[in-house]
Amino acid sequence: MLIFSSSSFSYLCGKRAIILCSRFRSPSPPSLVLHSHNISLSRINRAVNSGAEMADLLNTSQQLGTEKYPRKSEKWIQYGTAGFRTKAEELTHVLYRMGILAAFRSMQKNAIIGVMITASHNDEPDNGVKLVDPHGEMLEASWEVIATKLANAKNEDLESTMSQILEENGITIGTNAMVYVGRDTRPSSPFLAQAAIDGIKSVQGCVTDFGVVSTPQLHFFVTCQNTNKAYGEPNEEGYFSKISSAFKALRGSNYDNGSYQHSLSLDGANGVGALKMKAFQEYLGNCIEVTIYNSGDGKLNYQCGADHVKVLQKPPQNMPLEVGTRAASLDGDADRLVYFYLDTQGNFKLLDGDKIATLVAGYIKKLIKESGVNLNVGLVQTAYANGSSTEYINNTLGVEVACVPTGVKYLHHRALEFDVGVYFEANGHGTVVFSSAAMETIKNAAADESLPAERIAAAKQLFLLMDVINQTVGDAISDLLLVETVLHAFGWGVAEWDAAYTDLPNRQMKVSVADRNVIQTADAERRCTDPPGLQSEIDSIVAKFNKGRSFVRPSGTEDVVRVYAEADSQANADKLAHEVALKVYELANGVGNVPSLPK
Ligand code: 16G
Ligand code: MG
Repeated sequence: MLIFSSSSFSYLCGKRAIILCSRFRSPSPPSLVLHSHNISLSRINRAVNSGAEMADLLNTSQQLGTEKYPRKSEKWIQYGTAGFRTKAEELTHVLYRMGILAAFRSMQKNAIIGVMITASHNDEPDNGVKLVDPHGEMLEASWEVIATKLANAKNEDLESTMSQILEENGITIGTNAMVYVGRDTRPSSPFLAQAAIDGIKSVQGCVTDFGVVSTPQLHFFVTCQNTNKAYGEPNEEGYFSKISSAFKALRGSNYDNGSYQHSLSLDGANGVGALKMKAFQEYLGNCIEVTIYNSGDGKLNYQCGADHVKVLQKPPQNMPLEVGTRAASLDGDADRLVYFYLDTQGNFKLLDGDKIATLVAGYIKKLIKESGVNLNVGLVQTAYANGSSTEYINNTLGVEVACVPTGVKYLHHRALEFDVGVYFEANGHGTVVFSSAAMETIKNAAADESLPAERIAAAKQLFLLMDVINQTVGDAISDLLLVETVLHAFGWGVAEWDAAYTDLPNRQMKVSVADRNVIQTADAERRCTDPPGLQSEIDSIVAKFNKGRSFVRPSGTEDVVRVYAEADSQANADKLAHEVALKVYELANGVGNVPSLPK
């Protein structure tokens, strides 16, 4: 667990920050005032002393919202697993309002809150926004409900809705508020960021605009500042140097080791990850050679990126792939990572989040054993984890495994229950979290000269590993360096890594239905409780397939029901997925084309 210090607020307006603040009362939209020097928040955010002043402020905020960022349609929008996500043009009022909400949350928590503008792996015309809570974690569930309420308020009800939120949560305007804003590379992101900034300022919040950053970088910055910099410096320099120094120290002077070679190909999804990896190379020097493809000249996520590679199980476009070459793919906001290669027969082989999780958990377990510290390691997965991976974790790694519903917040929170919690979704999103006690234990063992040299050495490696890992959230670039560290330490090439276990062939399908919320699930989404009868139908279909497993769940990011199936052969996994998809279509009011057998 990361240490959070509420005294950190004195550090709010750090030297490198681009700070945007203003306090306005006029009905016309104010222009932004840029202050590049340190600002005392208490001078800017004078307390709102009377009810009348508060009403005046909220009314002005409503006017700006109505004039510049009005809600233009009655369409309902919901804060889902990864915040709000839809067509960019439907998001302007949402961004303005999320700016306001982030400032309120900051006032309530007396800590920095993050606003990240991204639609991750979605197509370029989409966009989205999610709020980052003080420890760098996803927004608390009860505030997701508040966010949905504010986003859907009628233009004329904005003031009363804000007022209600303040009252119900005991927030006083004028309490210091600071929001960190970051955005991905989408063309719509600068405008949406401006809407958020205007929203924050309309209720007297201060803003640090980090410009184009990856989602995990923003989480890192928020955590650094809120831990009074105990977690690192809240800027790119701090991020790059913390991770790269630890990585270089672990690598030592032998860049290759056994079958491990220090070069790989990276698909940057034409997104922010490509930009940041390029910048990272300056810090990494020549201890690892990363050749970046889809580095930003093409369309974001188009025929490339981690989601494309994982779902279609094929390489990205524009990337030459030779037999045995280790390759990896990031998603559009660089919080997902998958690896892949061509085997000696030229077959495409995917190493997804499950393979990353097992590799990393195995290595950490080994180091814990060698250092002699008494810490438990747990691994958290979702229903999407390949059955072979779960079997391998139970039978070979001997690590406790937990299954939770889809969505980073569920995995992250469950992982915090272990001394060392490794969590990964099969789609490549994941990280490792160390409890404060575990960090302390490792630090002490690394410095304990009374211990045998091998134990100290293992503890030192663990200690450095903690700095390679971005513990705040899944971070594709930090995860890539983590994987490279483990492969280097084991002396493994990609094929040796892949040989740990063989994935069961699997297939994912989407079914369009009239209302996806008619699908209700339980047992970490592994069983469907509604509509009645669907689960027993799934059970009878699954029973026909050797090693068959299938589940259905409503998507949190798209208006579809998702179907997952695995079986002993690809043809059977396809057939199983198709039969289950047909049942969903039949029993859950399918619309549009009847699902067809995957090709
Ligand atoms: C979001 C989630 C991701 C999840 C995916 C599922 C976060 C930050 N991201 O991208 O964890 O795997 O949604 O999408 O929580 P789905 O509900 O459409 O299948
Ligand atoms: Mg993403």
